[in-house]
Amino acid sequence: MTSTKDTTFDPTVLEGLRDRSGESLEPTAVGRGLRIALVCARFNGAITLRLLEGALAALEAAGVDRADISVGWVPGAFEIPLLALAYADAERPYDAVITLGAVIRGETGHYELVAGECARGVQDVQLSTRVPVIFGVLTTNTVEQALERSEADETNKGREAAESALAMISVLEQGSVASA
Ligand code: INI
Repeated sequence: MTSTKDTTFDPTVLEGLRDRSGESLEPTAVGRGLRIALVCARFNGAITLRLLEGALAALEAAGVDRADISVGWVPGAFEIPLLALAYADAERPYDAVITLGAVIRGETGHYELVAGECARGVQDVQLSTRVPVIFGVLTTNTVEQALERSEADETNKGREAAESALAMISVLEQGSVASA
């Protein structure tokens, strides 16, 4: 997550598009009955805790039951993919895994390696397991940027990551892509 900017559209535009395709798979934000895992890095913990707060608040607001949420801590962003994989291919897999971390360029000479391997690993896990694994890992130049992206408001990237998890779960359950 290098940028806070997203040029989006008003969801009502979809209404005008629906009758121009055979189906339209659109995200919903219903959390009841879903099991969600969060993998959180302890490195830069003052930031990742704020991301976790944002994610938990969003899951709660969407109706995810507390008993259906597991929070797992790893040392740093580099370790995130392995625990994400363990959640995604557990005997009773989670519906989505949300990964939360903060890799700050100013603090490390191996920023590219840590951030890049984390992102690659997260993508590998979701593509190999078909479980949505959301990349809620901040990659910023400064601590100030990371603090800004983890404010306790609607711009919190942990909150956005939770919303992305619900969106992906719902889209993958619809129409021609739904598994039997
Ligand atoms: N881990 C992070 O999550 N963020 C960082 O900014 C970071 N820096 O700066 O190095 C970092 N390093 C630790 C790394 O993720 C591993 O935990 C460590 O290398 C042990 O494998």
